[in-house]
Amino acid sequence: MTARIRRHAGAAALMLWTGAAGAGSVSLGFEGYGAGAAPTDMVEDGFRLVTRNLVISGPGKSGDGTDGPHEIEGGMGAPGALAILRDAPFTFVSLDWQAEAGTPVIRAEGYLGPHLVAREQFTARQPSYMTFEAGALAGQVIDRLILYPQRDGAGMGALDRVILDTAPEGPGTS
Ligand SMILES: [Ca+2]
Repeated sequence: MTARIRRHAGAAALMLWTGAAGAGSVSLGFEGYGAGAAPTDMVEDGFRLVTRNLVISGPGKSGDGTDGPHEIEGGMGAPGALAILRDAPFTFVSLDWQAEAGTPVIRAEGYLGPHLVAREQFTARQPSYMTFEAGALAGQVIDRLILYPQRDGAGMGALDRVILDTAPEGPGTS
């Protein structure tokens, strides 16, 4: 009996510790601004989101996203871009990207100050959301992530649930 109680206490402590370690993680869901042309400057979970020719789509048009009912995608006629930034460095963990037509690509570029740290791209091949891990950007300390969701004759996709985490403490990041 005593041993069992100790095991439970240990498990609870481990869960608390894990929760504390993950406290910096956020998921951007593009909720709160409504469907239609995306505002050029948005705020979510402490991040500034600067958009160029993007559209927020609601469940009436293309189904629910993976983090709340809305998702974000390129607008018609010109390339779209989403810059996610804040003063405190962070890391890019994953994003959810689905094909609405063709096999759309979303390109990702991570910057720290003026320097391109790494870039990656992800190709959706299903009409349901696929979760893509950060790849070349995994664990990289950045302060700006720029995403370019494709929308043209070759493919069109929708983006939701962009997961970001606090950068690990290290020299120069305090
Ligand atoms: Ca959403």
